[in-house]
Amino acid sequence: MTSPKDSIYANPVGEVGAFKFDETVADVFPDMIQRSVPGYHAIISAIGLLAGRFAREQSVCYDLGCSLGAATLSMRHQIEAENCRIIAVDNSQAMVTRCLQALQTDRAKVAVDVVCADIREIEINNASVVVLNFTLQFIPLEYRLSLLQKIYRGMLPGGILILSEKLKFDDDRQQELQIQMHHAFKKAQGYSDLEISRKRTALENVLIPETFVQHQSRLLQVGFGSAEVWFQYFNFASIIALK
Ligand code: GEK
Repeated sequence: MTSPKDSIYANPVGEVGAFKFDETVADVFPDMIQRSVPGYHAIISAIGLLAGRFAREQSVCYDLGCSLGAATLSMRHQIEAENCRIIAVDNSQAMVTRCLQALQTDRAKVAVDVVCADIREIEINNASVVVLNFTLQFIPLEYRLSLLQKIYRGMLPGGILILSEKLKFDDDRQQELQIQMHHAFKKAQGYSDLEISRKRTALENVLIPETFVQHQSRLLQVGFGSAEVWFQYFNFASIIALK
């Protein structure tokens, strides 16, 4: 997916408001996410490969917080199981509208339903694959356990949850280093110090990272048999949890 360049935080004037997934963000989203999340494309491709392996006949694959549907499209091109469908959910109407447009130009045959809803309010049933690709970090902490319990209950035995998140670290030096390296990554992608700093302010109290151990303990607590990191690039990681 190509998109206009993200320069939302390039303007030095005015106060920085809290980050929102509105039209302005949706318009530049593909550019924004690939220049902000180290390893984003690698994770998207791997989600397709994992869905190809785990999607079961007559089951559902969920893409929760689908944005423009990058993970949905990747899964759609790899799933071979008969009568398997994808449900892609996002609560930003701006994202959902553009996700539907992207799907219209895609010819793969797996059926996709795009739903504009809060992922805390939808039902999850008969799931062989569930993707939370950089979405849980935007769910307030107090809802994370119940959301994962619902996901676990709605999954088939042998199913996979792919959970990608920005991580934090208990060790102060590690935390500082990983944040600095992420900022170095963003600078190398063409963001200025001003843009990096204004985006950081906008995301404060909106994107709440946790440590890998916090994620892993919660996943095991809700019942997953195992939860391990399969990919990490600085403070961005993706976890596979197996039911
Ligand atoms: C990708 N997965 O390209 N219910 C539904 N959607 C939500 C909620 C909620 N409660 N909260 C946030 N979102 C995508 C990238 S972006 C990650 C995911 C990022 C949605 C929000 O509207 C946004 O589209 C998405 O979660 C997070 O693979 O921007 O860093």
